[in-house]
Amino acid sequence: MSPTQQGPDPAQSDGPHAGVVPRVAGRPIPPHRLGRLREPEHGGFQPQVWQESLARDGYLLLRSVLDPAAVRRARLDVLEQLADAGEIADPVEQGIVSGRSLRAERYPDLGAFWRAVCELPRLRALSHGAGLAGVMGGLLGQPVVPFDFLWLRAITEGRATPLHFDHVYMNRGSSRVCTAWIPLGDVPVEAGPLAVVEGSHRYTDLIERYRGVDVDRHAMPGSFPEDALAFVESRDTRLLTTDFRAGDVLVFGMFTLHGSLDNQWGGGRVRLSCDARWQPLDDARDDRWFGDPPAAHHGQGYGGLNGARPLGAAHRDR
Ligand SMILES: O=C(O)CCC(=O)C(=O)O
Repeated sequence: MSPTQQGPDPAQSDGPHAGVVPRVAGRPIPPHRLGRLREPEHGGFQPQVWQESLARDGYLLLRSVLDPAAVRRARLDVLEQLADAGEIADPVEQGIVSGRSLRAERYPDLGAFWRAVCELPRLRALSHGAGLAGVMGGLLGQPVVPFDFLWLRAITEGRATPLHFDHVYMNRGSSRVCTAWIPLGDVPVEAGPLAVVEGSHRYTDLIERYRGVDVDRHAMPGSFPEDALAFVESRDTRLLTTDFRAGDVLVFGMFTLHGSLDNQWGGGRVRLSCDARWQPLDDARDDRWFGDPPAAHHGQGYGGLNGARPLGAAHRDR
């Protein structure tokens, strides 16, 4: 695939923050290392087109596939929980961190708190509801089931998610798991959205090296040692992202390398998103991610997730 196939780079966006140079690990991304995710050619329910796009690109960008108003309501529900933990300032809908946290004293069981946030009904209606079930069923071409576990992310200013394949975190069941990354609200490039490495789903050398690696059994980090910018430079490729809007979903497979850009939204605004995983209903299941509650890594449940830590205390990893 030609590295210039997918249009101008997001740094050239003429949005309200067009002057913000996208960064990874604090380093500005040169324009030739950044491109836009391919835009869908057709709207509506197009399972065959979706399947072809996913196979060709390693990802599938779906615009306005969820109800934007429902996404904004779910975002507000999450922010209200964080505000209740003292972490989000008024007015809550702006999503500005307060710089303090009462989470640990108000909610001594941090895992239970984070589970309750991840199980907010209006959030679940998006990540596990009929709308996404229809999309994922169409894409996978058969009845599907979502993982019970939901990865909710509140990324504060200056932070990012490092580069990784999802495979190493969830490969004990189906080999046909897909991630649906759901921005909770508009997530423009300066907010540090998810970015995929162009063409990485065809990096057979890396895919074979990581296939079967299990972060829990092999006690190894899932994320790559180098940051996403260093990686795309070493492979002479690009990071692809876009200005996401409420209602968009980005779907990708377990061997598409991805991470996020730095959140440079400014003013202390937090970037919210969640990742839901879906697979064929009848395939084997990775039992870490199913159950009530799911055991997750080393039986830690939601308490093992970075998001369970008070906002601002999270380290630079998944
Ligand atoms: O939202 C993010 O920062 C990262 C999400 C991610 O890595 C994933 O969906 O696997």
